Amino acid sequence: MSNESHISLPTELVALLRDARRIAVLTGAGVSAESGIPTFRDALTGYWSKFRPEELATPEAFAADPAKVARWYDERRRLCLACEPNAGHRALAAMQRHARAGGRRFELITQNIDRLHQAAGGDDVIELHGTLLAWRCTACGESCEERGPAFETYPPACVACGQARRPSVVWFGEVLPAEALQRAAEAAMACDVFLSIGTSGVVYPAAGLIDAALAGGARVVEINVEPTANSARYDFSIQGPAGVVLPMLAREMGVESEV
Ligand code: BV8
Ligand code: ZN
Repeated sequence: MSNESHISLPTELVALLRDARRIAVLTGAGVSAESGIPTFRDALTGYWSKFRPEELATPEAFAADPAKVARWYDERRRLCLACEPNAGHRALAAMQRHARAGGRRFELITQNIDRLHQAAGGDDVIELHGTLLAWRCTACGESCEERGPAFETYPPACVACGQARRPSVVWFGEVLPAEALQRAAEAAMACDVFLSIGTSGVVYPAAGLIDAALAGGARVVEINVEPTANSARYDFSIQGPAGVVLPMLAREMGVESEV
């Protein structure tokens, strides 16, 4: 509990979350940090430290050097597979179950591509940026889930037609899946409380969801280890690790037993 001592949850926030008929949550890389997955803004390590993520996470980078980009994503894929959901992921899944048991809505929207929300029991997760665990053929579109060891070739070849496969993630300059974006915008506009957790709020259109929440009259909450450029726009800004703050919130909301 020592980590919790320096974090205080405003009673007004707890009451809001207890009474909310509909909660929308947007998570970013910070929610997976305590599972051991580097955030996007962390310096890349090792061989990759000479690149910026934005340089590798683009269709142009893949077209220029498919092997390099596929190798980077395969290394991240295997890291994700080796990581476990943390207490923050589990608390969000428990909050979702608790809300639904009470006939209320709780939508989990993520920018993350690691599928840790699902591994923690999160349901119907809205993945704005796709997932590392699915790879699709650049020629015939054949897609399959990849949970095995390192690929034998980079880029991996399509089993159906032999052409190059890419990770099924949204790169910079690519449009987000229309249905996911539509569902996320609708949830943000209709919710009573919008929680933005572990995101620097710089990547659009995901970062624009707070605008939809505010336009819809929601109270907006930020949970982050440090202030962000948007912190002043939030009704509540809770500073602390998601893996500590979220279980505290879950407990205050009466979902303690499940976390
Ligand atoms: C689009 C998948 C329409 C890949 C990602 C020029 C041309 C085209 C588009 C643009 C352009 N200029 C700008 C744009 C828009 C661009 C954009 O927003 N760029 C930014 C950099 C300015 N967006 C796009 O391109 C999007 N598409 O606009 O299409 C279009 C199309 C064509 C032409 C014009 C328009 C596509 C964006 C999606 C990109 N793909 N991911 C991959 O992962 O490799 S985004 C990537 O960043 C990840 O998904 C990541 O999640 C996301 C956002 O970052 P965060 O999650 O916020 O992570 P970050 O590291 O930044 O922050 C972590 C936070 O956690 C920090 O605040 C930290 O303090 C906190 N934290 C750390 N530990 C903890 C913690 N908090 C709590 N607890 C902890 N323990
Ligand atoms: Zn193919």
